[in-house]
Amino acid sequence: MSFFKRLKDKLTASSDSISEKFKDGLVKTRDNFSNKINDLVSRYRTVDEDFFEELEEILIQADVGFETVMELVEELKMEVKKRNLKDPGDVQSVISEKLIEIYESGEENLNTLNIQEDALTVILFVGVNGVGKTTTIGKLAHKFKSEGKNVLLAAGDTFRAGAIEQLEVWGERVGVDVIKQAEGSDPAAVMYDAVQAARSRKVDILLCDTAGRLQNKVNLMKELEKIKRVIEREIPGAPHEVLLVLDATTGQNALVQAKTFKEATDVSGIVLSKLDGTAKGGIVLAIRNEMNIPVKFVGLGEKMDDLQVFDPEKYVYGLFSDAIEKAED
Ligand SMILES: Nc1nc2c(ncn2[C@@H]2O[C@H](COP(=O)(O)OP(=O)(O)OP(=O)(O)O)[C@@H](O)[C@H]2O)c(=O)[nH]1
Ligand SMILES: [Mg+2]
Repeated sequence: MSFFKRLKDKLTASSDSISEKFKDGLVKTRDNFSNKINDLVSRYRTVDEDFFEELEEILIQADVGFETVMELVEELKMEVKKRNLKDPGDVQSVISEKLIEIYESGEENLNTLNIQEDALTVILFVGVNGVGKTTTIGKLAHKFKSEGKNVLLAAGDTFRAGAIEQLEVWGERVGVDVIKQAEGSDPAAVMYDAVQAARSRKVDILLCDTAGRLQNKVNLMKELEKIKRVIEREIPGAPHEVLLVLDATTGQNALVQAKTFKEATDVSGIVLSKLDGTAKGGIVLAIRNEMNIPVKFVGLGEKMDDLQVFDPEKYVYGLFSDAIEKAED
């Protein structure tokens, strides 16, 4: 049975609407990347060197990342040889299979969060300005709240005008409280307050917003370190997650940001926002493979329920949904 057919059966059996969210959110990438692959497959009669060269080009255009593309194509060549595949049409399914394999590379539970049972979990959000930190916090607050958790937000962006109000709007929308101080105050002090409040109110999850821009980058990194130290001092082992938010529409620049933040704070996972806004959704693979940091969530739109746990199988379904839906034994 082909990989596409197995994936189809699996996703149909679980009949979840989340696969559909990935399908809708990846429409731009599907139009760009997957249609080019369809076209490639229909133009070639045999799988030869030229075929692989064109495939490499398509993958690089989709921001899959140079190293990842080389690795993927190497594996594909071996697989094609091993299975003695001649028809380019059969290769499409193998590409998807390899995409998932490379993403998971033997590790399990890549997308789970380090949530404390019966204790406070602190999650810190970092990332440059405009990537979607505050929006992601709002969406995640909604998600946790609908799971019955007691959630609190900390307004740690005291630098940008309007940032505190923006978080408060999300707080009202979702129905959770926000701990804040005046604009311009020390964000580490806000975090201190927020941790105390979270403790006395028996909060389950504290989500901490931070600034994306200060006077300069060095200041920003120093401030993040200080925020982290204060949280750590108050709660040993916290923050339990440091989530770096990256904007998928910035392409390879997202990788540069990931390197900078990884050096300054121990980033434990990535939220890739605005995946719906790019035709180059291959960036998920580049981040995972070249930074070795798992993508825990993806943003597939601006609405409250548009944040999804990243799942490589659903992602591949989003990329190749047309072929997968048509797959037969
Ligand atoms: N289409 C789409 N838009 C998104 C997504 N996530 C965030 N946005 C939009 O991106 C813009 C910036 O989001 P913010 O949450 O304000 O970004 P931020 O990182 O907090 O920015 P600063 O506070 O300036 O550092 C907003 O207009 C959001 O609606 C997403 O997954 N998809
Ligand atoms: Mg913000």
